[in-house]
Amino acid sequence: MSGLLVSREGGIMRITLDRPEKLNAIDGEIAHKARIAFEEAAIVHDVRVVVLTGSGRAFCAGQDLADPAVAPGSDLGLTIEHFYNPLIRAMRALPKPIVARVNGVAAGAGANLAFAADMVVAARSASFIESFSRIGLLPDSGGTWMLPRLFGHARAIGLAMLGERISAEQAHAWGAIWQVVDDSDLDSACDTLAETLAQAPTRALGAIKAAFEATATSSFDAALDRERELQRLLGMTRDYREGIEAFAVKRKPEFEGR
Ligand code: LHQ
Repeated sequence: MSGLLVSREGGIMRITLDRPEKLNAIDGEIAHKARIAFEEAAIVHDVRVVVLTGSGRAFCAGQDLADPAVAPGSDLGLTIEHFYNPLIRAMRALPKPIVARVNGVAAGAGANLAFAADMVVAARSASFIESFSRIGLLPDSGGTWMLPRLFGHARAIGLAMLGERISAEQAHAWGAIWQVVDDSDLDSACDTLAETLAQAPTRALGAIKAAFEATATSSFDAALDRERELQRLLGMTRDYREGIEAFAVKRKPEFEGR
């Protein structure tokens, strides 16, 4: 598929933004294809984790600024409504974990694609740029919602207003990403994490993700109620049965994601 590679191996789906000559800048078509891939990941039981990454030296440079659809004076809201928001919604709604393997610069919507993942593993040479304000825009792709939560208000608004590049190490030191590793260790770190997540009790991970998401707009009391309902469902799963049985006989559980 032009601009996007999708592959599956075991329980792991890999989605690779693949336009290295443009630092994997995306347009509506690529965003649409990525959304379809995430929607497929949602319905195919055997997929238990998705790894999102980029080809070449970059993760993603955001929207392709040479695309006529985003020429000055055009309706950027249409592009966002038709392509970006559906992609980000598909990622956040996916009841399975997403790992962003950030292999290089992640700018604009590219940075926010990474932040929309559940766990971000970045190479030490990678960086993040909320570059929107440099071209007169505001962070989209969920940035205005995610940045204050990941970085705290003071840092988020600084990043958004200044559009300055921060290193992967800085993002990690600020608690916004899961892990930063030497470039040579990126593959092994991501493979280990993806394999661990692929063997985890998928329905529990999906419930964790949904419950965290929902707390953004709910009271503490509502969170307690939600935890009760989700735990009620998880208590009926095969994976919970397996977890309890394995614990009782001191063996490693073998979760099936059911
Ligand atoms: C690019 C791009 C790019 C095209 C590098 N487009 N070619 C959504 C929808 C609706 C409305 C608008 O907004 C959005 C969301 C957004 O994402 S808006 C933000 C869009 N992204 C940016 O503003 C980032 C633009 N890129 C950069 O600032 C730099 O390229 C970074 C800092 C990412 C990397 O810098 P360098 O490592 O110095 O690489 P470079 O600038 O030399 O880029 C390499 C090539 O990639 C170059 O092409 P060339 O033919 O000269 O080799 C760039 O033109 C091309 N490229 N980003 N977004």
